[in-house]
Amino acid sequence: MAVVSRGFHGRGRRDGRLPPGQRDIGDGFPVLTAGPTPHTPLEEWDFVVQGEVDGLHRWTWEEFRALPHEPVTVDIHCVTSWSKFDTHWSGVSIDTVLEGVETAAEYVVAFSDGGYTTNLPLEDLTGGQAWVVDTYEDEPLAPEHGGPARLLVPHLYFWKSAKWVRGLALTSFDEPGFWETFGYHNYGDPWREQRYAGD
Ligand SMILES: Nc1nc2c(c(=O)[nH]1)N[C@H]1C(S)=C(S)[C@@H](COP(=O)(O)O)O[C@H]1N2
Ligand SMILES: [Mo]
Repeated sequence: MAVVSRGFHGRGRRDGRLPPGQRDIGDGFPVLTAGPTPHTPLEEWDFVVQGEVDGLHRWTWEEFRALPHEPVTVDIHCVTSWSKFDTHWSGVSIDTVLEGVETAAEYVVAFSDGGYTTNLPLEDLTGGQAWVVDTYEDEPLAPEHGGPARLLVPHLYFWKSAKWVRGLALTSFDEPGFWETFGYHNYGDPWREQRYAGD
């Protein structure tokens, strides 16, 4: 006879977790892609760390899958104003990816199949804040959501979480990515509502 179940979806848990101007989309998970969904065969897939580093660091799909993975449960916030609570992923921490990489770079451009790019300060990718994820809700990450693997940087607006990510280019200067050159905010902190350049 219970009509409203509070428990898991109850309000209390989510208090303080919705950034300004955002709404909870619940079970929905919109697909937001500028352009077609790329389908790179796994035999051709690799992940690289390049740019101002001590040398090219590269993992094939098999090598990437063999890196230590960890479960991640986070809230995500899209600049188009939907937020989604308690999303479950599994992936490789960027700390793991950057182990053994020598660099003096302070910025990163993440790049993807299809040409999408997004820029971030390197310090926003380290310290357990970002992952390359290949699993969503215990299933292989679906192509429309960025499979086989996407970046996940939940503390910034979701456009920073590049789908179909293939690598990180480390640089000493900050180079705007795809949406950033189209007027979106360079940094994109949802808690400071940094949606557009100048916010
Ligand atoms: N390669 C690529 N990554 C991308 C995008 C894109 O168009 N191409 N869109 C971004 C935007 S604006 C958002 S909100 C999220 C959407 O992810 P979703 O489609 O899994 O919801 O992906 C981000 N990553
Ligand atoms: Mo977005």
